[in-house]
Amino acid sequence: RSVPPSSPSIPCLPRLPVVGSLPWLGGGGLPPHLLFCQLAHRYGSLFAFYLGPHYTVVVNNHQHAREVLLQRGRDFAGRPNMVTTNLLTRGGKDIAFSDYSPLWKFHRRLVHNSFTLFGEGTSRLQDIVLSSVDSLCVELLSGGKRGFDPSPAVTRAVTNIVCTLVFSATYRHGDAELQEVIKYNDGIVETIARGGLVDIYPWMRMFPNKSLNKLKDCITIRDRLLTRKLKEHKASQSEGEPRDLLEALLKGQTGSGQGRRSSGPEDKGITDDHVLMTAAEAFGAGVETTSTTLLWILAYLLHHPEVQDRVQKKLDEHIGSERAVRISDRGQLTYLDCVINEGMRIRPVSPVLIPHTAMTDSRIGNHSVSRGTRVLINMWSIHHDPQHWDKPDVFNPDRFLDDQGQRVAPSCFLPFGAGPRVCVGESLARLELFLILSSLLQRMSFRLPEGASPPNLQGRLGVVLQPLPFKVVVTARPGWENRSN
Ligand code: HEM
Ligand code: PLO
Repeated sequence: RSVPPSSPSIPCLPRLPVVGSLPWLGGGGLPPHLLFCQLAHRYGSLFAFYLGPHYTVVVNNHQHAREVLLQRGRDFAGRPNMVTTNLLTRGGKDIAFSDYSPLWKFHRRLVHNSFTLFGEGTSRLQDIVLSSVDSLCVELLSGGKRGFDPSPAVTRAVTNIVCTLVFSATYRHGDAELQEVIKYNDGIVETIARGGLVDIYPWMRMFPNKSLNKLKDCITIRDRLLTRKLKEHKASQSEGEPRDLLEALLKGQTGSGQGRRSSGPEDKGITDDHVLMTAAEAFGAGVETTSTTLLWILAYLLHHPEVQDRVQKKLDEHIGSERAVRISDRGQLTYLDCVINEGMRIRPVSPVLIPHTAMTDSRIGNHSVSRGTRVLINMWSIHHDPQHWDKPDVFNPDRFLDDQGQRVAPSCFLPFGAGPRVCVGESLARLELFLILSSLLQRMSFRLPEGASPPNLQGRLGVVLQPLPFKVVVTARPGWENRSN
């Protein structure tokens, strides 16, 4: 008898010519992260299917995810080519959707360094966030005792922070340019998630498609605005430390030929297109993820007033009402960090990570995986795995504390991904989440409107997993009743 194969194949859904496994992926209209959980029960935590012609592996447990992202992160650091994201990024001149290449590596490092420049430890970022939080507080507190949807105010505040970081603009409430940014971003968010079939069969681009047209219109508006900003920046470049991301990228352009081996005729370094696409992406990623995470946490606080009370007690103990919270207070406010982590665990904004592709033949567990394979990491399954989380569906920030009350970092908690493709905005996002939430909870309490039922926690999957709209009543906390900020 023959020797058993050393590399068993990954359990695979049935497939038909052309459509691949699509007929088996209907799943009764379930969003992909839940559908994959269901399929994992049937096929095992590692399974495969054909998305049209594309062989795709789905990872549902954290050991395999750590292999793909960390241990063999280089092997799996590629990205597939997709119609919608190609439109969005002028053929991959960004960070998130661009395939692995020496230029991408250089570009990513440049962006990363620019973020660190504004990052933890620098007071500028803190000042930017805090001034935006002040306006957010005024806006929320003026919402009155009637229930209102906090989402527009939160999105506006976060958009404002990102505008300052990217091109040094700060907007007043109702500013037309800010409204324009929010509007085109909403349009992209709405349409890109419907890319659907278009991304499976590139030739579908030939057919009329309303969503695709709307996406194109929004991209045109976005590019017009950013091109104008770029022109202004070029005309007024300052010496010394860059004042924002756009300037940091422009300065980096000149050095972009260095430190890399030449890789052919298209090796032109960081072009203006790259600068534009990076700015656009910092926007999209910076706004959608942070505001959505904040809204999820607010929704859970409405379900768990005792958690809100406990955070506020800590804030009163360590900060009081005489001064604003600072990033240096983070060490004292461990419980708030746990609340933030628990929010990102139970409702990851990105329940399935951006697809990775294998750049070489490699393996996952004892299975070999050939070059070109697409890999989907289902963070939802990993964050809800009952083998690793006690009662995974319960919101319980204490799970991030050990017996001594110290923070713990479970290995199956990866809200920002890991490895070569880890989120470049992680430290920025953490800083924003901490400063915004602590400032809000220091100054006000969030409650349900009289007679309202608590927010629906099911969520709706667009480009990120968002909570359905909900209403809050905001009351000023003692000491903040009559202050304008
Ligand atoms: C990638 C999460 C905020 C920029 C990612 C990925 C995740 C993630 C899961 C994909 C990792 C992968 O494909 O393996 C989050 C969360 C955030 C957040 C939970 C906030 C709560 C931000 C911010 C920025 C940002 C504020 C920038 C301003 C990016 C970029 C990538 C990325 C550029 C692509 C990295 C690459 O492909 O190399 N993020 N993110 N993110 N994120 Fe974030
Ligand atoms: C959001 C809409 C913007 O107009 C464009 C954009 C750029 C980067 C994307 C972001 C969108 C959605 C969230 C993404 C981010 C890159 C990393 C982040 C996908 C589409 C996550 C959570 O992985």
